[in-house]
Amino acid sequence: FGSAATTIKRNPSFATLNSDDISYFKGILGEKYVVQDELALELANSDWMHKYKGSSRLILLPRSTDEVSQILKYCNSRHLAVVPEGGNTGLVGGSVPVFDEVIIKMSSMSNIIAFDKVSGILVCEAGCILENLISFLDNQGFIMPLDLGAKGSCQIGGNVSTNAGGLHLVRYGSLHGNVLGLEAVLANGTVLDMLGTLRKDNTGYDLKHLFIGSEGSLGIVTKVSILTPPKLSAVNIAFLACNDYLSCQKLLLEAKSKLGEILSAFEFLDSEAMELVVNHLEGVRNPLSPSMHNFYVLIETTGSDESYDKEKLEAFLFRSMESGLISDGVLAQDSNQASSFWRIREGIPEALMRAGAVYKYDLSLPVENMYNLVEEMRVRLAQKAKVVGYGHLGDGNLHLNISAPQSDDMILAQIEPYVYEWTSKYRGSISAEHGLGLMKANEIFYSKSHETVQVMASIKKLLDPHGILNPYKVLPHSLSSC
Ligand code: FAD
Ligand code: 2HG
Ligand code: ZN
Repeated sequence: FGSAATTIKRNPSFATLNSDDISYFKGILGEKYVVQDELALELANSDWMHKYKGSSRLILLPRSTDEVSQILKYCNSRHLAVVPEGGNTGLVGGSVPVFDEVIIKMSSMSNIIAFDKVSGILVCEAGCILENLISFLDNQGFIMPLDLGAKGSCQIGGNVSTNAGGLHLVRYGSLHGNVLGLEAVLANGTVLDMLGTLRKDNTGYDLKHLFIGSEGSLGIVTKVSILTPPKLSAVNIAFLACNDYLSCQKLLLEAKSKLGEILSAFEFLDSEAMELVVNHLEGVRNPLSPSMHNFYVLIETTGSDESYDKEKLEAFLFRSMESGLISDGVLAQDSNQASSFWRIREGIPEALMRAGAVYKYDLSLPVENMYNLVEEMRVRLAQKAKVVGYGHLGDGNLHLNISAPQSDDMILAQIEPYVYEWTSKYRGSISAEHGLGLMKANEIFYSKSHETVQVMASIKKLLDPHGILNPYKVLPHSLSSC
């Protein structure tokens, strides 16, 4: 039910894979790394939500930048379209082929190249799984500046290519700030070595930013250098309840001003989201008195002084309780309880998947207006679907999810373009952190001006003149196929 996939046509200028191509790839990569196995293809052709499905007949598994370069050089000369695939956890249909594009899977490039303890700078290959990087750094006394529910599968190259936000952006900022350098391969095989490890470097245009968040449409990211913060000893997590959305907002303001330097996450979910995780995920329960609260907020603090931090957080919670901003709450007593709080928040996408069909919207909106959209959608959809609101409140990012027993065009027509128009009216973003992929390529104008999109198309044309890199994604189809 990915609406775009049903309406677009395969670009006829792309070649079709033949046996000479396969032989060529086997020559450069070796037999084992040229995959035509049915099961592997089925998995790689389908996205995490099982919503988008391509019909690629080939997966390539490069093990070095040079191999990526040789693959792309060849595909470019043959006009063979490709799709770069990381952990395939993307939520907008960006990581899977639309038609028969060759899948370039980055999972065999998973080496950690260097880690400098003094600067905290990590250099690694794009196929490193985020959770492996988190574990590696943990042993060194450091953390990754990003964390997300998909950490067990997603890769740093995919994170960079989507400019993933995640659960700690409120503290450590976006990958545009934390990625210090990267190496990328252009469509014609040219390797761009921008793998700097400097905090400051104002020598001309900072081209690495073009690859952060461009979803594999401008080049394949092969290596990344990233600034990692030291691991601090005191991490505290509180799971709180608020009666209404206004209280959540006020609590955010209070948390920013009273917890300031130690605040490391501020996430929220509504009672519909809580109901879903409790009903669909094994072993998950509401730590507060069930069915009494309308909103839940998860606050995490990270600092270097256990007693000072705890005192600060407890004083904040006490004041918030006294002033009525929070109606109930619990502070995690150990790491198991802390993980169980995170499981509630991180488990929402999985619970939604189990509940049936889901329509996902990932919006940046002014915090004060954000939840009005959820309420309006409930009125619009009445009994036809469940409307769920949650997300990274600290970053002004709402995840509006609409859950229905099965996909239904009538429901979709009630949601789109209404949600996009609403977002545009508030000058919000129709993709806060997941990207545009296939799902929203044609909707880009809701968040970007025509002039801006034209410049994007010119950059695409310059770097990928035949349009072989992740076609049909990111840019509107009217511009990307010309
Ligand atoms: P993929 O899904 O494989 O690819 C994503 C895009 O990047 C595609 O367009 C692909 O072509 C491109 N790409 C991948 N690797 C490369 C490369 N090396 N070079 C060039 N292009 C490449 N996102 C958030 O921002 N915040 C969250 O909190 C968050 N939570 C999630 C929780 C769950 C349970 C799930 C399933 C997804 C979540 N996501 C979140 C969405 C997703 O964007 C991220 O999981 C992640 O950044 C995608 O990484 P990946 O390796 O799986 O990339
Ligand atoms: C999250 O924050 C992810 O949990 C996924 O970004 C959001 O599924 C979604 O809508
Ligand atoms: Zn998110």
